[in-house]
Amino acid sequence: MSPRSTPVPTAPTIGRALLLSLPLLVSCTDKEAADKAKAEEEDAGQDGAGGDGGVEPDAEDYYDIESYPYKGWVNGNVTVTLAEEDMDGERRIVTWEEAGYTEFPFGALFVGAYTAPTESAPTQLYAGTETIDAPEMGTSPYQMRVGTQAESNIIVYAALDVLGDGVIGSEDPRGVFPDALLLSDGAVFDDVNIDILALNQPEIVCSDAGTVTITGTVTVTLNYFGGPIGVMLVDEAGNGPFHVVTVEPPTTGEGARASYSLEVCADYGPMRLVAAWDGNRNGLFDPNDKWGVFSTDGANDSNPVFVGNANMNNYPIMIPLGEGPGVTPIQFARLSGQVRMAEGSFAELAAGSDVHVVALTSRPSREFEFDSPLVLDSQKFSWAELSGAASKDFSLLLPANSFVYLWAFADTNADGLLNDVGEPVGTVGADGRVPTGEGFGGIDIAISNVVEPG
Ligand SMILES: [Ca+2]
Ligand SMILES: [Ca+2]
Ligand SMILES: [Ca+2]
Repeated sequence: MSPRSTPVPTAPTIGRALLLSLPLLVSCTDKEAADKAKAEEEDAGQDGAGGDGGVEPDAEDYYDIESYPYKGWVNGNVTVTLAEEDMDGERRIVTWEEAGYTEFPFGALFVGAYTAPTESAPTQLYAGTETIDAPEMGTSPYQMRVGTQAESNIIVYAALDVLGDGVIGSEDPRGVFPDALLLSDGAVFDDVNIDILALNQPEIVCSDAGTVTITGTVTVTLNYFGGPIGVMLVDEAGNGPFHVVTVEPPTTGEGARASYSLEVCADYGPMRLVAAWDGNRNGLFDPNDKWGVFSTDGANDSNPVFVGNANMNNYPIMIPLGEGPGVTPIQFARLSGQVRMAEGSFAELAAGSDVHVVALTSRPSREFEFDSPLVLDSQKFSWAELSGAASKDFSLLLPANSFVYLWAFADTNADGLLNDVGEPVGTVGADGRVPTGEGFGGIDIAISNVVEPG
């Protein structure tokens, strides 16, 4: 069954339509389009909300990478690998052919760049975005313009819009390029390749209780220069979205207002009503966009809403408002610590061994290749690095607020195949499952030399 055949109201083709009609990040073209739309809409113009005094003039600059002093390019490939999950939650890689696909069954690929948080600048800042609108089964290339206000390390990641709802949401799988890139002006980074492990996910189908409709207006109080606005329903933890509807108000050069009507399943109970404006014009609602929330007074978050079995009218939404993205944002966490032998030094290992510290998406139960898509990030220590060392420090870059399986493997035959029969391993706790949270250090992994004699 194709995930595209979802019967609920979603917006699977926003990306396609937008990318065909609008060049990304070319502000003069946006302005021309804005002027044209403004002229056309002049008489209709009661939709503008700019007179409310809430207009921030810098929204356009925020998204205009060309106005940033440090600019460069990031080029590479995003590779999507399919996996299945069995009853025990164990993941197995399947080929596209095995899964019965003849064309890419998911939505667009999103590539984004943030500045790496530092002690003096702890906030991750937008540094660029690119959309791969029609990905290949397997590997798809991208070229992304990136920019920052100062020379900074940037982190590049990709996410797959699995259900094709046009929103990079909490359930969309992601991959992170493990190395930060130091962006000096004019820098070009090639081979910034990212792996994404995609599980087939069930579509959202409303039960027999049917659907209800939520209506209201969504207001943008920033300088609105066009682009779709998505109104969506997420759960109280920011998971989702479960339903999305897209509106596009006329461009006034100031704020904007549009009516929306969102059909959702009945009887969810308490949920959050949020919205995003695709201000970076990449055809997806992503964490870099401007987000807002349901607000009865235009100043405070009035969520949660209670979704029962009756239609819900007059639910106003303000953009921007609320604390960051309305869906759980994609952020990064660093896990660091040391790897050592449980007894003795690395000299206990067979000469020529490599040691890999690996964060996996699932518990390893058989051998796997060190660069398998099951590996989220890893660090390799060669025999030369291990010799004479009592321990080695590792640091892995991972998606925040998720779980990984953190293990160390001694590749004693140095064939790149980890967890071979008889090869020593170490882990954290019983099975290595650790929450990434916001990242932490001080992790101690001891490798047991369990190589059987003879
Ligand atoms: Ca999505
Ligand atoms: Ca966007
Ligand atoms: Ca091996």
